Formats: sequence, C-alpha cells, structure tokens
Amino acid sequence: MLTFYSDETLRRRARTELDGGRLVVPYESPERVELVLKRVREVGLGEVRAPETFGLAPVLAVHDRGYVDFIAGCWDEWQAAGRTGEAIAWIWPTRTLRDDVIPEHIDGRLGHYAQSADTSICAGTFEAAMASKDIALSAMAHTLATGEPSFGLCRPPGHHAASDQFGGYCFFNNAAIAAQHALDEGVARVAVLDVDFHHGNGTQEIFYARDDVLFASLHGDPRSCFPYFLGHADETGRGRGEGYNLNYPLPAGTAFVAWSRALDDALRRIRDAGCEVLVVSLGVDAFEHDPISAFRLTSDDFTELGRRLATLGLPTTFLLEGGYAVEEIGINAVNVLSGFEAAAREA
Ligand code: OKP
Ligand code: ZN
Repeated sequence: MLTFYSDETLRRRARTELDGGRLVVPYESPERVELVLKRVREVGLGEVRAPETFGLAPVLAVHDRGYVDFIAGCWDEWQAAGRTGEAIAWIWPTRTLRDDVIPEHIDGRLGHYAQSADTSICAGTFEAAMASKDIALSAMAHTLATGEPSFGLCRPPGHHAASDQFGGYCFFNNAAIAAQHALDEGVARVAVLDVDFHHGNGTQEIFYARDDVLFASLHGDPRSCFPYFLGHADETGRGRGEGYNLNYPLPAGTAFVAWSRALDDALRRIRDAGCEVLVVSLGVDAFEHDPISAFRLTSDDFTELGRRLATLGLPTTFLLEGGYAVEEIGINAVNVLSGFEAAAREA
C-alpha cells in the first residue's frame, strides 16, 4: 500500500494546550507522524510518496471562505496585535450570545471560529494543515486512479474541523475534503467510517443534510467524552441526509468484542447503502493505553479491524486522525493497514 507523507506537516509545533487548567505541551505532536512513518518503513508496507499540491479549491468545497481566510491569517493577526503566547480562544458565541455578526477584533474572530480551547494556533499551523489536506487528496487520487488502497499520513488531524470551526487539534477536515474530491471525480456515494475514539463532529456537520456521503462513527459516548456536544445515537441526518449519519456512542471501558459489534453493524450499513469508495478516519486512540481516551483495544485488535474493513471490498483511503500513545502509535496504525492488506490478498 502506498503511503503519502510530507515533512511540511511538522511545521506546526505548538507549545501550548489548555489541559486541566494548565498549559501543557500538546498531545498532538509532530513526533506522532514521524513514528508512524518509521513503522511503515520497518514493516515494508510499501512506497512512501510526497503529496501533490491541490490548492485551496478542494478546501473551499467543504469549508466556509471566511473560515479559511481566518485560519490562513490568524497567526499574523495575532502577532500584529502584540501577543506573545499562542492564539487560544477564550470567548465564544455560546447559547446566550449572537453568532450571526462576526467580530472584527482578533479575540472575537478567534472565538467565532473556535470550538474548543485545547487547540492553539501558532506559526506553521496553516502550512501544516495545507500539507495535511494535500496528503489526504493525494491518497484519494491514487485510490481513485488505481482502485488500490492508500494511506494518508495526515497531521494535523481533521475530523473535528467543521465547515467553519477548528478544534480538537483539527483545522481542515481531511476526510471530508477527500470524500468530496471522490464525488467531484464522479463517485456517486462515499462512506466515511470514523474509528477514532472521539466523535467526528466536523465530518458529521459537513455532510449532515446529504445522502452522497454516509458518515458512520464509533466513539466514546459524548455524555462523558470529548467533544461532549455532538455524537449521540439519535443524530441520524437531516432532509435528504436522513439515514446517512450513523453514530455508535459506546461507554468508557469498551473493549474489542463490544466495539467490533458496532463496527460490524456500521460495515453492514455501508454495504447496504451502496457506497463505492471508503474513507477511513483512522484514529488509533481507541487503544487501551491512550492517555486521553477510554476504550480498551489492543494492538492485535487493530490488525483485526483492518481485516474486517477489507471485507467491504471497496477502494479504500486511510487517513490518520488521533492516537496519542506515541510509543505504540506506529504499531497500531500500521497494524490496521497490514491487516487490511493480508485480508485483501486472501480474498
Ligand atoms: C482529537 B482527535 C485534554 C484533551 C483535549 C480533546 C481531544 C481531542 C482529540 N486537554 N482535547 O479526535 O484524536
Ligand atoms: Zn481522537
């Protein structure tokens, strides 16, 4: 399987994340992708290729223009305002306030476009997000051209990024951008299956009223897990999109037996919906030792996950999302890909 990677993704090196009332070094580190890349090479998964550049058009196909301009200019504006730390939102248009007038002040705009305070904007954030979406697009383009699976070693991740909001370490929604690219290339229906521990609220929001993308997500129940305010089972889609959004919220402590029952159900629904291409939002933070998550998948379970994904027999693009147990991140992510390839070979 081909891997797409660029060290441009390393240009985001944030120093601060608001965590438990303190500023800590972010969990979402550049080291994550370096370790996955190392593992890809160790196991001989296949060639590692640099991405092509696709520009802003595919970003604007799923994100709001004002939002994209904000992400592109935020760091310069923040510095022009004389700020010495990284840009962290601290006021939002929450329930009792208005969100229809976008403020001019950088602090107000930051709050308008942010969904959480865990994600700072720093030098290189826009550039890394651009590289990340180009990796996703290149992986998808390869899968569309060849029918072969591909792996986009994306960073920053994307699944929390909504049409006009960043958060949960995500800026541009790589999976949504790749899925939309497949549609624009003539695919009739795409499935996005999100196996990251956290609900893919951004992907859900982008496609919620549409039936050309089936979004399915297995995740920690939002009653007790980030992002807290989306991801319940009764969110099934709106209008034409009714029935094309599937959430599988699962309790903290869920291990593979129960997790894989939800997986099998999601796979059946993807099959029944006649999806032609599969995008896997491949977070590996469902791992038992993940520092910010609460499921109990083992490294071997990730191999089995890959095997089950292959039973769909679809052209598949894997895009890295979360995974913060950095010592095992390479093993876990590449286990999914190796399991997929082994099962695809046997089929
Ligand atoms: C991003 B992805 C504690 C963690 C706060 C929330 C989790 C973001 C997960 N400060 N961040 O889905 O892996
Ligand atoms: Zn996650």
